[in-house]
Parts: sequence; C-alpha cells; structure tokens
Amino acid sequence: MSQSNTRYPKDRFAPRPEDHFTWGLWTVGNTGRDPFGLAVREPMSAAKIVRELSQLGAYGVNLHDEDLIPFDATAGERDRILREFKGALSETGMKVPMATTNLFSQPVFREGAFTSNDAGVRAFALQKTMRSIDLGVELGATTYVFWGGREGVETNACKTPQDGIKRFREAMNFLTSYVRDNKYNLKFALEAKPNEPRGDIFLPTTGHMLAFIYTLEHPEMVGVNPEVAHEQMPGLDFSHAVGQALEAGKLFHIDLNGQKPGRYDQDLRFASEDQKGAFFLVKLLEDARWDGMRHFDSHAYRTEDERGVWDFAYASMRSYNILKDKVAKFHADPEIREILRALEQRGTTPVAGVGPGVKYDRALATTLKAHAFDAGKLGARGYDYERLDQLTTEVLLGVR
Ligand code: DIG
Ligand code: MN
Ligand code: MN
Repeated sequence: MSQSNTRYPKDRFAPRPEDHFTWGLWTVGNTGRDPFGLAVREPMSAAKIVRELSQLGAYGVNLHDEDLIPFDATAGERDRILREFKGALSETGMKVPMATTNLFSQPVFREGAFTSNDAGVRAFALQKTMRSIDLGVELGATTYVFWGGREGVETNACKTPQDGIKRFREAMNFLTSYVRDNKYNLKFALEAKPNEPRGDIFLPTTGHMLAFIYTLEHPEMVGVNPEVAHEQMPGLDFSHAVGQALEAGKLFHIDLNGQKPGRYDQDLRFASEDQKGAFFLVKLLEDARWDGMRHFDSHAYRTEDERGVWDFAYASMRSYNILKDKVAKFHADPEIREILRALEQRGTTPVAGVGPGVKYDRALATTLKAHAFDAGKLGARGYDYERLDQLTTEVLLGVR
C-alpha cells in the first residue's frame, strides 16, 4: 500500500496499536462478491493483510478457520500458510485476540451446523469447531466467537424452536467442557443476528443470547459479541444492547460497523451512517472504560479497488478516534454539564424515602403508601432534553 502520509495523516486521530483496533481477515479481505455479482478485487494473503493493517496502526487480526486454512488444504499447505502467517505476526507485532469457526460456507452446513436435523452434521460441526479452537489458541486467541449464520429455518415445519435451542445448548456445553478439559484460557462470545442467510436465525438478538447464556452449564465462560448492523436490522438501539451486556458483565467482544435501517446486513464502514448512534456507542464503551478489542466486522463498498479498501480500514479506526474526542467535548461542555448536574440532583434526591438503590422494608412501604403526592406538580416540570440533545448535536456537528 505504502501510501503517502497525506492520505493517512498521523495526526491525533490516527489509529495506533494501543487503541486496540482489530480486524477480521475476512473484512479487508472481502473481494466484493455478493449474491448478484462476482468478485471485483483480488484475494489477499493473510500475511499481506497483517502487514498492511499494521502499517495503518491496527493492533491485531481475527479469523475464521477457513479465512486462514482452506477447507481442503493438505497438511503441507496448512503448515506453509501457518508459517507465513506467524512470520507476519512476529515481524509486525500484530496479535490474534479472537478466533471463530466458519460453520456457514460449506454445503454441509446448508441446514444448520449445531442445530442441524442431521446428527452427522452436528457431529462434524463439533469436530470442526474443536480443531478451530485449537488453531485459535495456538495463535494466541483468548476470545472465541460463535455466530450461528445457518442456525435457523425457512419453514417451521422442519424443527421446533426448542429443538434449535436445545441443540445449540448441547454444543455450547460440549465445547465449554472441551475448553476446560484442555485448560485453555478462552471465553466464548455469542453473536446474534435476526436473519440472513437463513430466513430466521435462532436467538436473533443480543437480548435472546443473554437469556440463553444463563441456561448453560458454564455461563461464566460465555458472553456476547453484539454487532451494530445485526441489532439495527430489526430496528433496535445498538447502544442499549451493549449497555445491557456491559451491565451484566457479558460484553466479551464487539463487532463494529455501519448499517442503514431496514436493509440486509450491509456491514458498512463504522460511523458511515448513524453518526449519533456511533457517538453514543463510543461514549458507552469509553465511559465504562471497557477493555475489549475495538473489532471491525465490515467491508469496503463493492465499488472500491485495493486502495479503497485501505481507505475504508483507516477511516473506520479514525472515525472511532474522532468520536472519542467528541465524547471528551461532550463531557467538558459547561452547558451540558449543568443540565446533567441538575438531572443528577433530581434523580438522586430521595422522595418519601425512595432514592437510588431503594430496597424494600415494611416501614418504608407503609410510609410510601401514605405519602401525599402532588402528581400534577410532579408531572408539570420538563427535563431540558431538547436543549441537551441540541447541545449534543452541536458537539457532533463540530460547533461546540
Ligand atoms: C458475521 O457478522 C459474523 C462472522 O463474520 C463471524 O463469525 C463473526 C465474527 O465477528 N461475525
Ligand atoms: Mn454483519
Ligand atoms: Mn459479525
């Protein structure tokens, strides 16, 4: 790539390894093929991707087994590919924090993998995943993502939702036991998506995944990997999914990208569409001092050549850093601080003994039931949110 710095300025928004930006090999390696068109870009080797991303300031790469080792690779080819990949990693210092299994491309998974109606397919999916976990651990991964792209149905006549959920649970219990048996330092992150490529995918949102995790034998090993586009496809607020996961201590990984509402999974450049949503997401992660990888699961427009791919990658990371700066401006803005201070006081001043962290006791319940509220007065006062949101918008538009 070796572009001049004018194209990728090394200013205060430039990505640096300490920002912990990571990329799936399949993202910048996306050749632009889609259901209606052939590839428009040449495939790139994993080693090339590592070197180019390192030059842009990324921290690491992530991979599905087949992003690195082709499904039909011979043992010799596998060794050569691994040797070259590890060479690029040690040459650049790039890491591999996350790995995952491709349980969606091969025809064998046409009817699902862990939830297939064919016991042989379910057995093969377990085998493929154990081998892929071994590879991920060998490369240094400490997080393992499960995205059940084929775990769903087009017709509910073929299996019940209980069948799907029970089989997925069996697989998670089997594989968490495999990790424990091998004493791997590895946590699982479940990634939800409502549909595509299946007509409906089981456990369609992060909320469904959070409920499912508590039914597992080792829930402490399992968290979530929410993806922006996947929560926005059904019209949900992504930062709410992330906030619930954070609050539950289950945000083990994240897939950052962009999405237009009501469309197929676009996996667009981060913050290229919903800048306000991206701002509140970055604010959530930074205010929580979340220490996870800022991972991108996105790809360049099909219109782009290789240079456009690196433009896309650099811009994704740069936009995250620009939004981090906007979060700092939000917190430093005197008018915003004043509104939030007044809200904080209004929200924490106990009334009739009820304040933050209220806990039941009989005396309190008695007092509260007897308290004379003036609901009219209580409801008359506004909350200043129009001004607060306008001030936030002006921070985002760069005039504050
Ligand atoms: C798609 O959003 C999925 C797959 O790319 C992969 O399994 C996972 C990793 O982040 N995201
Ligand atoms: Mn996606
Ligand atoms: Mn994803």
